[in-house]
Amino acid sequence: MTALSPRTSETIELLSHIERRVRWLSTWTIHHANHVRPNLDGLKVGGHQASCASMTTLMTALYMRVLTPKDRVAVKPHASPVFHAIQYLLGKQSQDQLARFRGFGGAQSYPSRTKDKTDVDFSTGSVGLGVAITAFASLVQDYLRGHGLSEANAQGRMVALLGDAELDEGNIYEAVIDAYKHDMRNVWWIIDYNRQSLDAVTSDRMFTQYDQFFRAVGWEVVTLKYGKRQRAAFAQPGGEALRKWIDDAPNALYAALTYRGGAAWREQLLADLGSDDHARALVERHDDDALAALMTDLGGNCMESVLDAFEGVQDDKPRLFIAYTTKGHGLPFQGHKDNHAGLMNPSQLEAYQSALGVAKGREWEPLAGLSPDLEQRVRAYLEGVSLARASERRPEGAPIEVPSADAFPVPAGAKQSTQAAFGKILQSLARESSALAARIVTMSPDVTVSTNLGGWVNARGLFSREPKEDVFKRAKVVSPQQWTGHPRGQHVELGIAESNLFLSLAAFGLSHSLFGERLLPIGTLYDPFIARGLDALNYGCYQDARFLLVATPSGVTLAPEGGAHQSISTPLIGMGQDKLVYFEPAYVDELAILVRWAFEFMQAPKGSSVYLRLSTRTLDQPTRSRADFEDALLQGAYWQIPPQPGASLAIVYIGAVAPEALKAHAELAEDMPGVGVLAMPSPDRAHSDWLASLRAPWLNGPRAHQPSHVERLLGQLDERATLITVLDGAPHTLSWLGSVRGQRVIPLGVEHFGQSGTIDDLYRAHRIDAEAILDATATALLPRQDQSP
Ligand SMILES: Cc1ncc(C[n+]2csc(CCOP(=O)(O)OP(=O)(O)O)c2C)c(N)n1
Ligand SMILES: [Mg+2]
Repeated sequence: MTALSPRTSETIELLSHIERRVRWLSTWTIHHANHVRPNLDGLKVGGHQASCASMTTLMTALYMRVLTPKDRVAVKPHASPVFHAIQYLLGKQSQDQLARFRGFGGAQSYPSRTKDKTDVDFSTGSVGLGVAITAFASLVQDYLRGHGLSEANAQGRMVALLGDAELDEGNIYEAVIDAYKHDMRNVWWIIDYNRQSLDAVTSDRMFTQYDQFFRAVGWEVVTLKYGKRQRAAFAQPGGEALRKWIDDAPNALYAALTYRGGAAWREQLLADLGSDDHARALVERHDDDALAALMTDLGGNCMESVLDAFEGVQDDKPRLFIAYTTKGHGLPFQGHKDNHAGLMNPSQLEAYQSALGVAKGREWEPLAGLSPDLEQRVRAYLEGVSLARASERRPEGAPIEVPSADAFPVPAGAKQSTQAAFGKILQSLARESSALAARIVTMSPDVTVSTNLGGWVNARGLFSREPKEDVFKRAKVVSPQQWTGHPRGQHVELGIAESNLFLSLAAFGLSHSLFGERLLPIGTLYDPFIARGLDALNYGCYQDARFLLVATPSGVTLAPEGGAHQSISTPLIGMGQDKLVYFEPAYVDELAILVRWAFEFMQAPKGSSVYLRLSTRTLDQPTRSRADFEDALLQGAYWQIPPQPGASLAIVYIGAVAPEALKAHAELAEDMPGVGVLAMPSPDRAHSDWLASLRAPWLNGPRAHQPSHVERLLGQLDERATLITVLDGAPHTLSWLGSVRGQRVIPLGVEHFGQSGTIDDLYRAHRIDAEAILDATATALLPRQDQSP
C-alpha cells in the first residue's frame, strides 16, 4: 500500500456521499434489470439489493481510498452490482454494461474475470472459493519474490470480501490450514457480518466463534462491531446498559427490530432497560429516526470506523475483519429475514430515489442528486483515487520458450508405466537450465512421492519462505527423498485437501495475468480425488487459469491398490470440463510429446489447461518414429494398426487397456484380416473437433464443412463397420463415435467400482479384457436386426 493522503473530515464527508451513490447505482442497476428493461422470456432476472447494501460502506472505503493497483480483490458474488457501480464511478465501466446487468454480454451476475468487460481480479460465484483463492494468490506473490521475479515493494494485498454464511464452506478452513503451514502474508478477509444468509438468520451459537478459529491459526482479528454514533452513546450515562443489551440481543431479534424501525426499537428497549433511569433517559433523548439510526450504526456501516480499521494496519500479517453490518442497510427491507433475493417494488424505489434527489430520467448519471459544489468536489476526489488512475492491471507476462523435443527424451525402458515415465520426464527437465525448467512449479496434496514427483523435488527443492533443512539427511537417515526447503524451491507441498490443490493451481496458473510473470504449474493427485476438488477445478478453469493436471493412478488398473481409489467417471469430467483438455496416453513416447505440447498449449492465447490421466500399469513399449503418429496423437486419435480399406471392424481403445486391444486383435487376425486398432489418447480433442466440424456449416455456410479428424479416420472403414470401444473408465466416453459416420458402437468400460484385485481379475470382472472384446466381436458379426440384407 502506498502512503495515503491525510484523512480529513472532508474525506469522510465525500466518501459518505460516494457510498450513497454506490448504493443507489447498485440498487438501480438491479431494479432496472428487473422492472424497467423489457423481460422477453418472463423469467426472473434477480439480483441481491440487500446483500449489496450491507457492503457498500466497506467496498467504498476500500476501492475509493484504501486499495492500490497492486492489491487484488475477490468480491462476494452477489455484491457484483456494487463492484460494477464502483468501477462505473471510477470511469472503468460503461452505462451500457450496467444497463445490461445479467443480460447477454452485459455486466455479469457474479464478477467474472473472463466474461466481464472490466477489471475483475478474481471471479466468484460458488461461495467460499473466491475467499480461499486469495490465500493462494498471496502464496504466488511470495513465490515470485523468493524466485527473484518481483521486488519486495511489489507485494499487494490479496483481499476477499465475503458473506458471513460463506464461512460455512469447509474449503475456507482447508485453505486457512495450508495458509498457516506456508506462513502466508498479505491476506485480508473482510466479513460482511450481516448475520443473515439466503434462507435465515445466522445461529447465535456462531456469534462469537469465528475470531477464535482464525486466531488459532495465526490471524489477527479485527472486529468492527459498533459505529461511531454507538460508541458515543456508550460513553453517556446509561450507555453501558445499552451496550450490554446490544451484545446480548439475539440475531433474529436485532434483525426484526431493524426492519420495524424506531418505534419498535423504543418499545423493546424501554421494556428491557426502562428500570435503569440513565438508560431510559438515553433512549428518550432520541426521536424514532435518531433511535433507529443509532441502533443500526454498526461498525461495518460506519465509514469512519471502517477507515480506522483498514488504515490502522501496518504489517503484512493475515487479517480477518469481522464487520458488523445490516443486510439491506438503508433500504426498506433492511433486517427482514426474507430479504436475500428481495427486490424493492417500483413505489419503494421511487421513494428512495426522491429521498436521494435523483431526478427521473437521470438515474444513470454518476453523480445525480448532488449540489453543484458537492458534485465538483466528489468528481475531483474520484479523479484522484489510486485505482482510477491505474492503467494496466491485466498484464500477460512474457511467454516462456518451450525447448525442442530433445529436451523431452522418451524415457528408456522396454516396459514402463506412464506414471513412472512422467516422473522421469520431469527429472530430465530438472537437470536442464532452461527458462522452462525455471518456471515450472509443481504441487501436490501429500501425494508427491506416490505420484513419482520425488526426483523432481530432490533436484529443485521445496518452496519455503524461510530455508528449511532436511533434518533426516543431516541425521544420516537414508532416504530416496532429500527435500530441502528454500525460497527458490519449485515444489509446493500441500496438505491432503484436494480443493487446495485446485485453488493453488488456479492461483499459480493466473500468475501471468495477476502479477505479470508466467509460471507453469503442474499438480499431481490420484485420479479419483479429482472429484473431491471438482468445484475448485471448475473454478480455476472458469478463470482461464493455465495449469497441467496429472492424475494418477487411475481407473481400476491400480488393481491391488484399488478398491475405493478406483475412478470411473473422470474421462467424462475430462471431456465435459470447459477450458481443460484431457489426454490419456498409453505409451511413454506419447507422454513425452504431450508434456512438451502441454507447456505450449498452456501459454497459447486460445489454449487451456491440460489434464493427463496416467496409470501405474507397465506396458510393453512400441519402437516407432514420433513423426508417424505425433500430429494425429495431438488431434486425439491414430491408427495403431491401420485397417484394410473398407474393413468391417475396428477396436478403439484408450490408455492402459492397449494390451487387451492388441491381444484381441492378434486373435482375430487369422479369421478376420484387416481389423484396425484405433488408439484414442484424447477422446476430448477428437470429440470437440468433430462437433466443431458439424457446426462450421451452420455458422459459416455449407462450404465451411471440413471432415473432422476422427471422421477421416473412421472413413477408412466400411460405412456399416462395428467399432468395439474399450477403456478403463466410463463406457460412454466413446459411445459418441457411432454418430460420427453412423457406424455401430459396442462400448466396453467400467460401470461399478470398489473391488480390489489383480489387473486380470478386474479386467475380467468389468469385461474390459481381450475375451470381452472378442465376445463383442462375435455380437458384431451377428446379422443386425435393424438392417435388411
Ligand atoms: C457453493 C454455493 N452454494 C450455494 C450458493 C447460493 N448462495 C448464494 S448467496 C448464499 C447465501 C449467502 O449468505 P451470506 O454469505 O451471509 O451473504 P449475504 O448475507 O451477504 O448475502 C447462498 C446460499 C452459492 N452461490 N454457492
Ligand atoms: Mg450474510
